[in-house]
Amino acid sequence: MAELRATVKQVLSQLAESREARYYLTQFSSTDRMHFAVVKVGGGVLDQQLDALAAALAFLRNLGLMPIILHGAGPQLDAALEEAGIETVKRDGLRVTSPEAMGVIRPVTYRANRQLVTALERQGVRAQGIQHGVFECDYLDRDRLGLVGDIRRIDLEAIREAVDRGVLPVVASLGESATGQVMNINADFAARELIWAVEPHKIIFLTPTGGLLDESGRVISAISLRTDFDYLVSQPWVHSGMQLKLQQVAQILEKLPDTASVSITSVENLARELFTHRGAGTLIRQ
Ligand code: X2W
Repeated sequence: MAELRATVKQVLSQLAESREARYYLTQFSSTDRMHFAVVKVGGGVLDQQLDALAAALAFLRNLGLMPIILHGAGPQLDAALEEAGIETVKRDGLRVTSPEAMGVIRPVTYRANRQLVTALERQGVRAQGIQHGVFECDYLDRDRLGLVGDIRRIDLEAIREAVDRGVLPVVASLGESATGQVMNINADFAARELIWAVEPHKIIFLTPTGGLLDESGRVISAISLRTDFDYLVSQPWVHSGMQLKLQQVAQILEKLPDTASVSITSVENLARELFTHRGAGTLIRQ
């Protein structure tokens, strides 16, 4: 962990001195603060790389940039539910959420949210956990999935207010029904809706693997959906998790201008992805 933190710090200080980095910084700084970036952080990243993540985000804040963070807590929920003796059932990749399971999901998601806020504050970053009030949901399929939310409306007020005050928004993937019932939302779905609402300049998904991997386990540096999508999803080595990610990214980009792109990268490579021409991770375009 200490080693990873040291690597992140080293990369960051190199970048701060490069002309290439300054070019991107000028570009990012010229967009309205609210529209710089939405960064989706998987629960696995929070679990394994919390301090390195906080350091990488602190670097962006020190440059005056304000990403909007949306996080999941999938692995933490798996572990906590198992400990509580509640069986995990997933349908189409979504966790079937009983009221009993929600009794675990809610506090565990809150805790993951607070952990990131605390880690950021340790780095000197003012951050605010936003755990409710953003995603108004319908039931996605109450009979099959229970308390799983389908986002009907997004309220950006709390996020905008944090950004205006210079406080980094850290949004959890929980929503509420019209009657105030707390709903479990897949964090990639929540990220998608948030991205559509915010229309950020940069769209980043942070994962432990740092990108989509090819047949031999190397990160694929660029994917053009128009030319590569059909080929990729037909390949036997493209496992279901990657297919789902590709489909989600394709869906996100469908509703955005042609110039938009999505980066899937790791915490260590976040700054490189943002501030170098070559990037680091998988860049997906339409
Ligand atoms: C997800 C929410 C957390 C999540 C779940 O319960 O696991 C549903 O499946 P990651 O770490 O980003 O995967 N919700 C409905 O998506 O976290």
